[in-house]
Amino acid sequence: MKNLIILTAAALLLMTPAIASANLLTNGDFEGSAGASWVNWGHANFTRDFDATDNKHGGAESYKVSWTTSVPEWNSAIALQEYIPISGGQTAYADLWVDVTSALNNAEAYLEVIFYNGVGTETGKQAGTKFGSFTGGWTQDSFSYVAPSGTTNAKYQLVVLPLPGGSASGTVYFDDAYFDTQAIPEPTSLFLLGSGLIGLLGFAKKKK
Ligand SMILES: [Ca+2]
Ligand SMILES: [Ca+2]
Repeated sequence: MKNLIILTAAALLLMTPAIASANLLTNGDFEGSAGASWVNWGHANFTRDFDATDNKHGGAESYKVSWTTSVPEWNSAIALQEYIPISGGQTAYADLWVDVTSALNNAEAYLEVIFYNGVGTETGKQAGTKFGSFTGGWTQDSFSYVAPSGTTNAKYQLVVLPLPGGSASGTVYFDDAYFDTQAIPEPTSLFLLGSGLIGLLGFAKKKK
């Protein structure tokens, strides 16, 4: 039994680097109450549902944006934002799941992270894939970006941007938004860690 405890402790210590990776977004899974922690702005023609249950990637809820009527002028984007402290030189890992279920006519949806210094001047930015047509189901989009020198915080935002020249319509879902200074843990490495732990437990049992 003593061996088992020691081996379990050792295995947990080995797992620590994976556990240390944490989502810095407060409500990235949208399971919280409507809009909690996110700042949202944009044209009233967009219908925003922070508690969509009809289509989600994880959990019970997602964030849904849809619009069908005469559209806002091209520059009236809708965006949902969270601000996160991050220092220059740190690598930002951004991840998001997107499902375009009704093609975004004349519009695009994407993840964008904008970096700022202490006085609010932009130091850099990085956008993910620009989604416009059907994704054919939930699609993962991720990127990493080294925060430029002087950066003190980042704005993680989900953007739906109507393009110039005509009316736009569509429906898009977002879920499992992620931002951290460490990469999102790979399911395979978690699996290997899990199997390693089970193996160690089996070994300890055998020894007894
Ligand atoms: Ca969710
Ligand atoms: Ca919600």
